[in-house]
Amino acid sequence: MKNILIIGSLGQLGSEIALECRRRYGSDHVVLADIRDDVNKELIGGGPFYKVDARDGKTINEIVKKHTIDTIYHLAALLSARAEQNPLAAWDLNMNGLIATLEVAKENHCAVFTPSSIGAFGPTTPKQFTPQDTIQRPTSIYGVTKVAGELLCDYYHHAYDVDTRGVRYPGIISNMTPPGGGTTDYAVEIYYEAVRKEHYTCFLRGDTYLDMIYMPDAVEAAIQIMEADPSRLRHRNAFNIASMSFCPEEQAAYIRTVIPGFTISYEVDPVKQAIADSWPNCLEDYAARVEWDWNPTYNLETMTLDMIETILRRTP
Ligand code: AKB
Repeated sequence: MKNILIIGSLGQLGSEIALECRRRYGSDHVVLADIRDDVNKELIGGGPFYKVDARDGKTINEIVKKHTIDTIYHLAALLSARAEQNPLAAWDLNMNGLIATLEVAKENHCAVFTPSSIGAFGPTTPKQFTPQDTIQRPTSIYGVTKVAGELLCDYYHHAYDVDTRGVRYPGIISNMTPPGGGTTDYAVEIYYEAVRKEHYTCFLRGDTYLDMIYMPDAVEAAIQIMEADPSRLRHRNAFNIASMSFCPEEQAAYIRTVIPGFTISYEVDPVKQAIADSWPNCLEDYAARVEWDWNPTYNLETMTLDMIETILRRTP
């Protein structure tokens, strides 16, 4: 049985990986950590939780030893739009948080999952069917930390034999914990506003194509790659994963099939638009499919139905 530590366990991705890991491996085998402790008490309730800063390697080391942790999901990071407002804070959390985890993993022989992102690519990367191994010259500070993180994880694998693995996530769409500070957040907000107001004002242009993924597939990717047979992995940090690619106009059209009165307007945020324009339109994910059987289940239609149904069910 694995003993897992999830750092950043109350965030958009962390809260859902935490739930699924606790379901699969048992609550006592899944230790949660986050810099906040003010939300999701239900989730925390079932097993150990620590309030800890991701950069605090000393405390993380103590937690790892106390719970004989063998696998760490390191999910604490500032996302792209927020990072651009405070580049030094983004560098500090995204890099010093990761290196603290890698040092603990080196000392305690833990495997490490760290998400990279479509943000690890830049304007000189091929935009359509972006290959696994290609040009990575991002222009956002978030992207710079993601490329550096990929290289750092590869380094700890080569130099110290740490079992580091990761995926390049598209924008993640979910309905349990809201995202915060991302360029792709519009694709989540649009569903809530569609149900509440039948209207959404989008901060990206209507024709901006980006890769997206629905949360159940995003969670499955993280757990599946950590369970994968290492002898099959030619890549590690980090695998392209693709699921669906669409622009706001297309997403609005699918929403209208369920909510016919839905309308969308645009007030473009120049910083977020510049970030989105520097990212690929759609990734090619052959390596993930061949090396660890990546095979997502949702598309734009099935995700839209599920999101709207879930939000309606929860709306009083
Ligand atoms: C963001 O928009 O910053 C994130 C990402 C694509 O990494 N959702």
